[in-house]
Amino acid sequence: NSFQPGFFVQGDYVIGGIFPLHFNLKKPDLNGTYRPPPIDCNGHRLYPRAFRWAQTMRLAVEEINQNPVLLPNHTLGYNIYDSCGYPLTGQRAVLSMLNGVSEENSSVCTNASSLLAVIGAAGSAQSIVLSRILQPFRIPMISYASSCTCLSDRQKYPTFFRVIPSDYYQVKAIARMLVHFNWTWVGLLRGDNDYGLFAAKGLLKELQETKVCVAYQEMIPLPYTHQGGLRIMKVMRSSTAKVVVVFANEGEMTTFLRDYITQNITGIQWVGSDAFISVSAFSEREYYPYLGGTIGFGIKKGHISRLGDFLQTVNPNRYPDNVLVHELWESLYGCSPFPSSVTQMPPCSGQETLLEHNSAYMNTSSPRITYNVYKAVYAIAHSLHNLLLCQPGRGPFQNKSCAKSNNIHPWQEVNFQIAGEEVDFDAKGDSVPYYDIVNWQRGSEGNTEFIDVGLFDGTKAVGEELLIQEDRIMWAGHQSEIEMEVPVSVCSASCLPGFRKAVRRGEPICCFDCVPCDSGKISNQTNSVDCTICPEDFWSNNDRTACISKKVEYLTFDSLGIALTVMSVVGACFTLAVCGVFFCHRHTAIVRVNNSELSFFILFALTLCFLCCLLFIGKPTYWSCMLRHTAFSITFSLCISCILGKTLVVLAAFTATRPGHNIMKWLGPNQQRTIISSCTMVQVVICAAWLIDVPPFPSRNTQYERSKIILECSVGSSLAFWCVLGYIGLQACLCFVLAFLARKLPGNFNEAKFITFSMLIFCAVWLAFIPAYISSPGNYADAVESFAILASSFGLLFCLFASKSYIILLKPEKNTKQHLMGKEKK
Ligand code: TCR
Repeated sequence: NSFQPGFFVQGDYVIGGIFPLHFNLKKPDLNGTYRPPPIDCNGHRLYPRAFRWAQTMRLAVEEINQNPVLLPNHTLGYNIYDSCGYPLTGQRAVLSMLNGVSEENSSVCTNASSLLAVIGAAGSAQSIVLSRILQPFRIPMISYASSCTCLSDRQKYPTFFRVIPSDYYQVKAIARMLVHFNWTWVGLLRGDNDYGLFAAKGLLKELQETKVCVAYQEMIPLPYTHQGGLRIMKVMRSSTAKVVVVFANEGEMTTFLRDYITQNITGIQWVGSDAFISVSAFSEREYYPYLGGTIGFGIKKGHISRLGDFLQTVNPNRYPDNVLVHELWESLYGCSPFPSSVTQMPPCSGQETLLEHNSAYMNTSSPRITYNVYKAVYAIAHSLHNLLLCQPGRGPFQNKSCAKSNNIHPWQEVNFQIAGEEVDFDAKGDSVPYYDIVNWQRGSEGNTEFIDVGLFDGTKAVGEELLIQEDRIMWAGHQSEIEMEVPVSVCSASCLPGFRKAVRRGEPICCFDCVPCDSGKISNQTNSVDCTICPEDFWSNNDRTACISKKVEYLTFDSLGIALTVMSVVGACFTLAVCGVFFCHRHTAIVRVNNSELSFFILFALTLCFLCCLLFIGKPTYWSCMLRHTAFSITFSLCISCILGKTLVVLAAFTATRPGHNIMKWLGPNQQRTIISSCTMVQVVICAAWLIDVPPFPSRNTQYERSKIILECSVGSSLAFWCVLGYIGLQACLCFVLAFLARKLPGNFNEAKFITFSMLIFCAVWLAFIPAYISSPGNYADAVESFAILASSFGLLFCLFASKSYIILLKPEKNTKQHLMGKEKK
């Protein structure tokens, strides 16, 4: 009972075949207190798919034996064993094979030395063990499904070859696909074997260079336990990763999915490796709601023209002694062709025909692994053929020798063609990477159809390997339509432009918060890692998505500018009007009494003062900057000098009334003009020095508000600026003191008190100006200065001329010398 049933046919050269004809062994409980029972493959359901592979091997051998060109004078035999999909049982199978024990009939000893090569095994874990056993005997092994990267190690596995590409490429392809669909947060599910281990490791490594993160990595327990499965499903359900990559084979997935379906988890987008993607058993209707939309990579498929017919020749009546055929019938039809007491199944007629719908066995539409088996047999035959035809001196071995005919091992590289397709192996004994992208779509009967939606060609240049027809893909979670949104599987939704990613401490880089950029910085792409600083003279827009040139600001004709303009023009007009009135009434008493020439000077200066204000409005230029302060300070100096002159005249007039003090002689009109002009000249000299040495210049102020450029006039030298103002202040104070002394003096219509008053206002305005000016931002400083100019000008105009104009215009009867004098006599 310890030998597994198989197939054996004698030949000149015998090829071994190892297939997982049964799988899902229940591991015996080995607790060490009793003798461990043998591990038993029997009693488990036959794996019809592997049975098909075994039949394919038989077909290939038969074809080669019938082929007059390939190996013409030799026959091939085969010896097929069951690995039961498990390393330990695989080991037993290969040892039986080496010992030359036929499975058909254990009394027949086959010639072990004629074992040319072994085809197998399916799982990488098995191949690792078997290849190590075969290695000392120099028996090469060609695997049709072991894809573990670990098997590419020529040091460890020098006699191992395969017709399936290494997972090295498959994980690359999967990583490429995850990146392509922007699935940056994925789960990883793998079987507990070398295949799952190395594939998961490879994928993690591959993903390190991408922006994809692995949310969790789970291993389906072996042997499978319900609790273990539920624990994994809990993780799957609670995770935000909607895409799950699977590296597990049919056996592992079947048990897992049984629980998965009862847990009713939906919305998972499966991404499968070839071991999972090609399992026709999952195309059953019941799986569709859970697995529909699965996408993954299948190895290259081929075409074997005679396969369908050949598979149909298997029949219990034809092989009455072969237990495997009985089991096949049991597993396909649920009946036993030769009922015994062991199997409690109804008897079969034996006439059942194998048709397409027995898909687990008969599915020949797109053979992938099946085709690999076929290829592997041919690879052996071709290399054997080459070796046998070898001419001494042109052989592949040392000194170009040939193999000895009694010690032949198909050892060297082989390239050949099957049905027009080139089959070659690279230096590592691997085959060329090529995968189909398979998508599980809803078929007409509610079942699943495996549709090719693209390919991965590892021989193409980097970046061009993946070709996906996205419009043909049907995604998970949608039941019918073809065109749908790609599922989203991210830890954090991507950051819009204007935001930057901020990683969360202790979490993978795919999980992040989006923080808005600071002002002055922008990010113009989604998922920016950093905000970039805007170049000089540029500033961020409100959304922080673009740099826009900074707003240039200066005192312009906006509401403020217009108000200032209007006020200054009105002021100037007023002054001119007063001037006009005075001129028309220049012969009247009030004008004459009050030193008309000085009055006209003052009015002229005031007009200029008002107009000075206009220099502050508009874009600062080289000239307007120079003019601004100087023009206003000189006109003000002039104005106050005149007033000062007037005060002096008042004082002088008073002293003149006393005998012996004829000061008026010293203060005639000429002297007055001299005083005025010299006082003004001082200011002119200061200004000239200022302009010559460090003239004010237009400047761009970006300090005050970083989002704006303020165009202003830099004073050039603040010392000069404050000197100029100080000089005006000095004049005003002097004027104020003198006027204050003269305010009570009798005499002509006494102007002194008006002058006192005007100087008070003037000084108040300019004292208030200083703090306001210093603390005003940018262009408002100019406005403050203009206001100060306007206010003081209006103050002077009003105080000095209002009452006189009033008398001139409205009370002409009072405009007589008598009246003015009389008033004073009172
Ligand atoms: N490599 C797996 C076994 C395997 C397989 C399959 C088994 C692959 N593809 C298809 C059955 C059907 C890929 C391994 O273990 O290396």
